[in-house]
Amino acid sequence: MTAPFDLKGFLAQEAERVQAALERALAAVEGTLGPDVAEATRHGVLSGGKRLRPILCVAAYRACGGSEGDAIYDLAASLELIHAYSLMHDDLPCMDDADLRRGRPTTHRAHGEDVTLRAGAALIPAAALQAWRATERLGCPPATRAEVVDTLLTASGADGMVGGQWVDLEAEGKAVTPEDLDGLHRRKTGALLAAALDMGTLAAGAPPEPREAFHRYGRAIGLAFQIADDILDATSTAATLGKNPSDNDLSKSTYVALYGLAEARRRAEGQVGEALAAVQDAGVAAPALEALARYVVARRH
Ligand code: GRG
Repeated sequence: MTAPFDLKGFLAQEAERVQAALERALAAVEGTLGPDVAEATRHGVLSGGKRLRPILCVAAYRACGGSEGDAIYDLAASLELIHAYSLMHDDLPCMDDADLRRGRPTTHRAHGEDVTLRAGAALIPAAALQAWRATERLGCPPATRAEVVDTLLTASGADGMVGGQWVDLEAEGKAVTPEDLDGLHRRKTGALLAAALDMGTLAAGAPPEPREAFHRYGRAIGLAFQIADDILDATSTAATLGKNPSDNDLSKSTYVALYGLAEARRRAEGQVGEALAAVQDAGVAAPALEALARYVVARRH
């Protein structure tokens, strides 16, 4: 009998390696930022978090036979740099005006709004460079290097995260259709999660079938992740989640508001089922990705 997958140990070990890669990434750019922006950047990037996007990227890479050490974490860190900037800017007064993130004061509350704006903006090209240089260390061919960076930036941009955020802000206080809500979250949250899988499989030089299957996995957990986020937002506290304000405070449309708790849970589980089926379709052993798909909806924060 095979031993059950040790998700807790896996997440702790992977988060440590991601943290080390992020420390390397920041050391490479800090000299150009100036002390105040560098401090704000460290606050936004190194203040914990689940590190889910980089962990997914490395897991997909390994499932497809990738065997490099630090360089794949350096590539994965590029996703976290984008994620960190998006949270720093999302919390600003012109967007969510948030006080608390990851159980700590938000970056602008600790370091000021103008400095946080600059720190976040500097992280966008830093992430692209980070991905470009990491793919060289991974020994990827030029076309793959270009595709990896293209994937990261497309997912981060107007047709991905930034566009989804824009639609989300415009939808505050308005009723949205189920299709609109799916579309918004596929862009705002799902695009970067799916890119994590795509970047991992591309870096491993995987053939089209597993790449396509893991892409489907990424899309499914992207939606599952957001539905779970809405459920947590409706059922948990700021102290447990480590963040405020809630979606309700912001008059956001959520899966819970649209479908009710029970149906939202059923939909999240349905997406996890699709992700697990995609792993089977990939035709490679991926116990970490199976465990991560379940974790996306079972997590407490
Ligand atoms: C100017 C319109 C415009 C956009 C700028 C701010 C921004 C770009 C995008 C925001 C995108 C955003 C806030 C997406 C939310 C994604 C999400 C569910 C975040 C929470 O992710 P977790 O739970 O966080 O992985 P941790 O803390 O664990 O890293």
